[in-house]
Amino acid sequence: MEQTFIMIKPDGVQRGLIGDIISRFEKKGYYLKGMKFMNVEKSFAQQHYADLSAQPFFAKLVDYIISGPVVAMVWEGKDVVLTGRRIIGATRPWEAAPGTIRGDHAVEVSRNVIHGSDSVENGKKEIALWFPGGLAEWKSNLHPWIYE
Ligand code: DAT
Ligand code: MG
Repeated sequence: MEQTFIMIKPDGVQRGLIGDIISRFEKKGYYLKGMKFMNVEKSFAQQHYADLSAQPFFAKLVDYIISGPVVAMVWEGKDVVLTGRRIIGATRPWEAAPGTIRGDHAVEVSRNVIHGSDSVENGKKEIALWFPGGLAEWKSNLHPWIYE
């Protein structure tokens, strides 16, 4: 099944949103396959956001990501990349619909609480970067009640 990389950014951690965010993915019917609470090094943050290195906000973005611990996670399920992005909401929180994580919990694009992979391919890259040791293997007993 499809997997995505989800990261609760330092503002989400500081603001006590970890439980709310995990709960949304859990209740939807996705499976947690990896989770780490960690501080990231500057060079690692730069690698994670390498595609944005030419953007004027890149340095600020990296400083924000390393400003406190983050929760790095892998979630698995049907269409989890695209649906995960819908659960998260638009990049710019003022464009994020109410009911989404950013719509409910964020104001500024530079403090938008959470990261989610934007494609299956990038998800694979990000999972390999953040979880080089592999993922937890398990299957929920609820699987047949969530998936046909
Ligand atoms: P997303 O996180 O929705 O995938 P993105 O990949 O385009 O968005 O950008 C990565 C992060 O960079 C985004 O979550 C917040 C930050 N960012 C994007 N545009 C920005 C801007 N104009 N000013 C400051 N930060 C920005
Ligand atoms: Mg992105």
